[in-house]
Amino acid sequence: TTLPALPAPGTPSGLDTASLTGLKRVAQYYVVTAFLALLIGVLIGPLQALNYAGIDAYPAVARIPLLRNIIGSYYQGLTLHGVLNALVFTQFFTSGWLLYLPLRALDVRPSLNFAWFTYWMMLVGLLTAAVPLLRNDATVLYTFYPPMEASPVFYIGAAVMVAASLLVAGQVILAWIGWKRTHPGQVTPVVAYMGVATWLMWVIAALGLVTEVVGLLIPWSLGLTAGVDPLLARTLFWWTGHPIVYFWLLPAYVSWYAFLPRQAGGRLASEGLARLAFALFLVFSVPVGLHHQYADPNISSAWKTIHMFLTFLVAVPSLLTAFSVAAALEDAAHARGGRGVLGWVRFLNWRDASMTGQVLAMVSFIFGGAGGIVNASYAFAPIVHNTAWIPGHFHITVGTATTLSFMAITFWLVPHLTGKRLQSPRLALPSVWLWFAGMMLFAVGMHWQGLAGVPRRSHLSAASQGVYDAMQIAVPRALTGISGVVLLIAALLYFWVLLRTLLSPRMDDPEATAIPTSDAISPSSPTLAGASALVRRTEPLLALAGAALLLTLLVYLPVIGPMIAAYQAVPGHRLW
Ligand code: HAS
Ligand code: HEM
Ligand code: CU
Repeated sequence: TTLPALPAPGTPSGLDTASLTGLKRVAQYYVVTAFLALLIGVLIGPLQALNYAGIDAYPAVARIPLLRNIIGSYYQGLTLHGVLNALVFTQFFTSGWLLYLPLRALDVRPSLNFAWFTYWMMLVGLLTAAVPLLRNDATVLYTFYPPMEASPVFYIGAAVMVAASLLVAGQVILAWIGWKRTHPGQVTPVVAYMGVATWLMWVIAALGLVTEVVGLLIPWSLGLTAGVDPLLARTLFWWTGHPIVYFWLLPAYVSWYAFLPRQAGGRLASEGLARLAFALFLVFSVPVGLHHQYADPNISSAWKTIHMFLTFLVAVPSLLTAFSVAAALEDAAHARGGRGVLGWVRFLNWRDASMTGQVLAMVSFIFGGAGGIVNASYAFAPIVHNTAWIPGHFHITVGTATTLSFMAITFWLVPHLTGKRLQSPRLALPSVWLWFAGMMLFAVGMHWQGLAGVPRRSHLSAASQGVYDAMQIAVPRALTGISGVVLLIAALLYFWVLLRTLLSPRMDDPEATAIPTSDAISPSSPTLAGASALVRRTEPLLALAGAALLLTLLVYLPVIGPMIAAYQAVPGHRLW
């Protein structure tokens, strides 16, 4: 049998009403699926937080028949939590968000059949991977390091999901290339620029994971090969695993640059700087993965050091973003009468839950980013690696900078996509404040425990408590436990608002809630001829992607080559 031919990805012929409505519907499906995954993933989190408070909730969970099957052990729950939150939620949200926005900004009519095809393919991938996850046949945590071995069905489902995201990338990138052909001499609109740069980055980033899963893990789990090389697999994993964090972050940056200033009552500071930040992410996101492998043997410290310096370099566009977005917020507060070095902060539109959630997400990222620089430092890494410090770090990056931003975005995006009005708006504001407060408590508790030497990924509430009592960490343990309760309340409030909104009747024309596109203090000329040198040099995204690929190969081939030459086939293990 032959597979049906894929529909063509789209034509640059302008979005008419019917295709706009259709596009909104696809985006809505992606976003709602994302938040369903988050709902399940987040409900498991408090159990883990209690674990880090020394309270073992799992014997009680095991008494509830339905839960016994899906959270059969600490590690099955932790796998579901990591996969659903970090991998599924983010990928589905971004596939809707960064499909819709660039096509809309370019005014390109997409093939809706193709868009639906990728949605259903991603969903099939997810449901396929869910079967072994729920049957305890894939309790390998969200990083699935071999020699821990899962059912092949898990790896196949994950591969289908990632492949679907690459098709979304392809649809957006091809639409942009088509737009460039029909708009010679024009500068890509900034929102489309950011979207296309993110997708190009993801395509290069995904090469490592695709090679690992298709080349090593699937044949191995099917029994076609006797074993797998754990070091090579980890290295390919982190080729993708680091830049995937920017695939989670950049969709939030799109909003911080393009929409948040308007929501705050101000303007984007500089279009050119926004483009520069995304161009730098495109080039420098991928060639840094060894900062997750400082402790791995058989990789020379020279290469680890090179990846460390490149990591410091990829922090630069985030620092650019910090100053650029702070300037935009200050501009907004000034327009509202705010004055003073920091006094302006009070004048932001703190009644608006969408703005507030995103600003709080940004505040959390100041600490998350600072912690990241510590992790990246070869000399500090041995102190924090594999300790509770690391989950502390990533709950204020992906768990807040990303998640709280996405949550806050839905307060306008869902009404915009559906024509429904935000329900229970008075609960929206406390939901984002509680999420922020809960995650800050969590971060203090977990970073602190990590410094005391408490390991991550450890069912330590079931372990003998003597050693933990001797550490004198009662305060951070209590903070972590309390944070789990605060976060549970925050999540329940947020999902109440979201579900009520989704289930309410359609009231308006969806365009009644407009996309809050910001003007810029320094806009860019729409034509390349009139644009600044910065805009002209950052415009050729395909050339930048080529440079990114080249740099990545340059810093990875000398690391991977010797591993292939000395391939160690290790048989699989099942631990839980
Ligand atoms: Fe990370 C581990 C280094 C960023 C996520 N990271 C992780 C893991 C995850 C993760 C999930 O070098 C765990 C993986 C695992 O399971 O093993 N990380 C970094 C560095 C950065 C960084 C250098 N991480 C992120 C982001 C993530 C994320 C973003 C998700 C979204 N990370 C590491 C390292 C490890 C690691 C090591 C391995 C650790 C180990 O030993 O295992 C940088 O990209 C950070 C740069 C960020 C900044 C901050 C800029 C601030 C901004 C906000 C400004 C705020 C304003 C508000 C303007 C420099 C943009 C003003 C408001 C007012 C009201 C005034
Ligand atoms: C791991 C709690 C929300 C992503 C953990 C751990 C705790 C925790 C205590 C560490 C477990 C361990 O190392 O043994 C919570 C709570 C949440 C929450 C209380 C909110 C109710 C989130 C969100 C995300 C996220 C929103 C991402 C979008 C992760 C990931 C892991 C993790 C990727 C690592 C799993 C692993 O090590 O394999 N969570 N979390 N969490 N969490 Fe969360
Ligand atoms: Cu990293």
